[in-house]
Amino acid sequence: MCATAIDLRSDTVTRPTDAMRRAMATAEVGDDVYAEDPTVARLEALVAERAGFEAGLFVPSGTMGNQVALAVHAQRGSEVIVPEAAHVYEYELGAMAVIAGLVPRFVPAPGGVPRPDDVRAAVTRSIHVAPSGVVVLENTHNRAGGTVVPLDVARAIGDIARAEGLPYHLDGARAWNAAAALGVPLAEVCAPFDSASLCLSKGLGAPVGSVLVGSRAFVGRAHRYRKMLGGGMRQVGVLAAAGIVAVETMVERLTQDHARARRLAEGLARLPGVTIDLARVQTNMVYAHVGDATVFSDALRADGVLVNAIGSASVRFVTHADLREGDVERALAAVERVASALAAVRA
Ligand code: TLP
Repeated sequence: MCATAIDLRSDTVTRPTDAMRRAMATAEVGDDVYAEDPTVARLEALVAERAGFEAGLFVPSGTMGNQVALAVHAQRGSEVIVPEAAHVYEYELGAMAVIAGLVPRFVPAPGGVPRPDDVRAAVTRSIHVAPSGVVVLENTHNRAGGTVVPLDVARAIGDIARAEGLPYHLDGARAWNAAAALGVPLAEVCAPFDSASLCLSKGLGAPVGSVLVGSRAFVGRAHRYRKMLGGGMRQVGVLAAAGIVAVETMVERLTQDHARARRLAEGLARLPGVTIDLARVQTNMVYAHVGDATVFSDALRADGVLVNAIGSASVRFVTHADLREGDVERALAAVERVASALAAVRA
């Protein structure tokens, strides 16, 4: 990859800002396994407060945040009611089965949005079937295109979970993007849930980490699972310091990522051989149907633009804080060259 490549594979590729690096260099630290790191405590309290929960737990990744939450919420042998293609199953390597002994029960989620009636229907009651253990929602929904789950749907599913006595977890890796797209505070997006895993290392640009938020009792139990999974880190205030800067300075700018994704999508939609569902471009992601995804992404890489192939026929473009002015236009020009060259080969 050349140094000037435009990296649109994910919003995880961002590097820490100068302010983050300064905060990391001067962070006050302690041993966080003894709960003695003041910077971690400050980050956990800050995110819990922004999300509207009692407490938070700093974890190394969104995957650990989700898996710890499932392990706390659901009994071994029970089912995780989950929207189709949700990250917590699709991209977490079967961790729910390996770690917590759980199995997924999918509900259809067109555009990433499950119908509350389908969630109700997915709750199991028969003695012959594994019991339901926890309900999960993903907002924004990555695989559906970074789509936003409307608040009334999230609340309606929450009402069903509560009526059924089931805990309700949010995979909020990009909940800040959902809040920005909806024009509401993060706490409103998180309000229907018993817990949420919120990533600092996606749109907010921190180098590492997520915060799992919930009630004090929930976080107390989550603390034990984090330790069990090897997530008990020591003087980790050096990372939490970057997370604090991320939360304090990188939220407002998410709307810029969304505007850039929209501009990119509208440009891509005009190119030959590229198909996009513009209605699904709601935040910082653009999924495009391009024919052979590997051929397309390899050709694009050779032209200095990095994207991820998703399945055999689609690629994903993700906008983020490290893009420079003009990168969207430069990426569009490269895609146009690649799309025209591939169309000429096919002709
Ligand atoms: N997603 C990554 C890849 O794993 C696909 C990406 O580049 O988008 N929940 C959601 C909705 C996510 O998109 C991700 C990361 C996670 C959880 C996991 O976060 P990490 O990578 O910190 O474990």
